[in-house]
Amino acid sequence: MSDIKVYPVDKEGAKSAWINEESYQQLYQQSVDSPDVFWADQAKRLDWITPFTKVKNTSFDPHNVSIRWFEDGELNVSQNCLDRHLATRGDQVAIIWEGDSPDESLNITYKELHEQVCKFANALKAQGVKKGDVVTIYLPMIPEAAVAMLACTRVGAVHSIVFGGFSPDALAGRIEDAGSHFVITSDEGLRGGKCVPLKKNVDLALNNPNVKVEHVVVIKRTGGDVAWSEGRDLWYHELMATASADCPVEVMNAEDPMFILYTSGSTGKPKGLKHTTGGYLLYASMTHQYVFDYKDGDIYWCTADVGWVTGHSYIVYGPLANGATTLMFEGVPSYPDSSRFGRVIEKHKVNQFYTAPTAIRALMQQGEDVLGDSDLSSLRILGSVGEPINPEAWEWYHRIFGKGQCPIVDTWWQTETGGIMIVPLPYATAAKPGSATRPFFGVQPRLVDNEGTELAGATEGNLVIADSWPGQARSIWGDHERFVQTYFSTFKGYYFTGDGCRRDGDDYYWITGRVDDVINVSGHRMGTAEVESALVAHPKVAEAAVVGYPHPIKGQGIYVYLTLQAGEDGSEELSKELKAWVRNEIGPIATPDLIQFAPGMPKTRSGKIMRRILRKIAEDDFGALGDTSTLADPSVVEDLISNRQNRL
Ligand code: 6R9
Repeated sequence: MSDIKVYPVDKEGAKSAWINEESYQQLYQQSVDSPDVFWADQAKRLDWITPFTKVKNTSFDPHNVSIRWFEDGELNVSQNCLDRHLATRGDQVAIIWEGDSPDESLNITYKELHEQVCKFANALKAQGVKKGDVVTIYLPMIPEAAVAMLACTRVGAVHSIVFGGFSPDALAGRIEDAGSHFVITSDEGLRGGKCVPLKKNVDLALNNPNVKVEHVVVIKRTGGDVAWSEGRDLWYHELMATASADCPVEVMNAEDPMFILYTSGSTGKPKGLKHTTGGYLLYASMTHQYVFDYKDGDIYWCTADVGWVTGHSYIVYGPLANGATTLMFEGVPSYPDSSRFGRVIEKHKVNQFYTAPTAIRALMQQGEDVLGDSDLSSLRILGSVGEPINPEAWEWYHRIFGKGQCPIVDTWWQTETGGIMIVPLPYATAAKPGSATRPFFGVQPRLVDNEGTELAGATEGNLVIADSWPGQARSIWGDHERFVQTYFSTFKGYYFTGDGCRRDGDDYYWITGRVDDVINVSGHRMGTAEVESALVAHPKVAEAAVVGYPHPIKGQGIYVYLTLQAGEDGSEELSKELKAWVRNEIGPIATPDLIQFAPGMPKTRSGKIMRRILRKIAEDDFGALGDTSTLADPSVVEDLISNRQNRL
């Protein structure tokens, strides 16, 4: 690996940066040697209603997993994101909204955002929403999504955002699991010129008898026709028209729940990760400032959706806690054409741009001039998130977006971590394309072998984190035991990330991908078990096994092996029908890429499917199948190989 290119730190830029090579070393050392001192100091960036006297009280012991930060402190998130900025930057733009159509955009100042949030908070209260209630948000990327999130935090309600691309069934499951009685949605969403029937999806979800929702607040986005359930459904604009703009904040304990966010795991239903108030906000705010070297007046754009954790931490909470100007984009990179990202950067003079490798690869495929004549000279820092970025895409991003001038921050983190964990701080760490490099303050990554023994030096293993950091999820909603099992039982004394990782001779971390049955499709986490259970629900399917395979744009694609019920035959038509079935059951992001009909699965004598073999065949790497002697019927492997769908 000696031919890896190193991009040294820009010394000129470092002079005015928040963090440089020296201060990184020094602060990092302090953060792990004296976490109480370090975090007490950092916590001054927030406004506390009641100051905390205790900083860190955490245990990763599987018999007693307990994570508490600033536990006797009190604060309010919306006050930190809005009220405290009013005196100094009330007229500054908080949110630049760029619509799906390039002709539509909007600037919302801190004063205006504050007013809308206060009104909506009052409207929620008037409908019976109380501190601790769970409010489900199922919205497109419109400013009201941020208003709804902040209004929840203002009244102490716990929001649970469900990505607008999820199906009615997936939505129903999340509403039920969270015990949520309130839903906020819009008539329709608009992406790439197409309408997404959000209200209709909510109506379908609420047909499920296990879902007990009192009120659905509907925001008018497109004006499309919607069905209406009198008494249950309420128009947002009608509530806002009469709501008072005076709404004192609810005083929240630092450890009160702030939001739930569902994510996929290797087994079972999606897990609702629980994040709490003080530690999360502190960590989101601090990482946003330092990772993007955010300075007053900068225009910052993260292209994620608020339905994912990246949208929570780096569109809404981190930036707004810092009094930043954050750009929110409703559309897609390819509409009206593939120069859109460039056009938006030029139009709003974006300084920091944060996107996903899958988007970069999709643009890269269109050629060097994909961004047209867009003026990108405002850009200063580029970010990447969601999956490993391959060095070719990194180099292209650096050259085409950054004109070779902008540091790239490859940010490794997870829904569970709340904020960025491993990253080259832009003016402190020399970059190596493809490496997330070094830990953020307070983060102690370790590599362990499969027995849990720590590995030293340059090596490869399972990525674990040795001690807590403030942004960490505290539990799984309603199932603490599952939280303990999933993250703290495999390797005792550590938080287990589920990722594999290599460490090089410079102590740089290189994430190699998931080591569990989670696949990462276009930066979206998908549990193979979820897709399998959707497939076996189809009457013609007897058995399904799902694995990931390398996909040039999505990173990983979804490869399905299917055994049909006796008497059924595989066909192109059935393949199409099954793809549509999964789309409908889970959502478009779960659509299988390849389906292989397989009369038999490779199973051990005890009946367990050997996924290792299925993965290898899907990777078109069947020369390295390894030991197949434990298979009940080794001949099925021959059939699987000769009918494989992915010939690379
Ligand atoms: C923020 C987010 C988390 C999983 C994670 C890992 C992968 C994210 C990455 C990365 C390599 C990066 N991942 N960022 N892998 N380099 N910079 O994406 O959260 O949706 O929970 O996914 O994504 O596998 O474990 P989430």
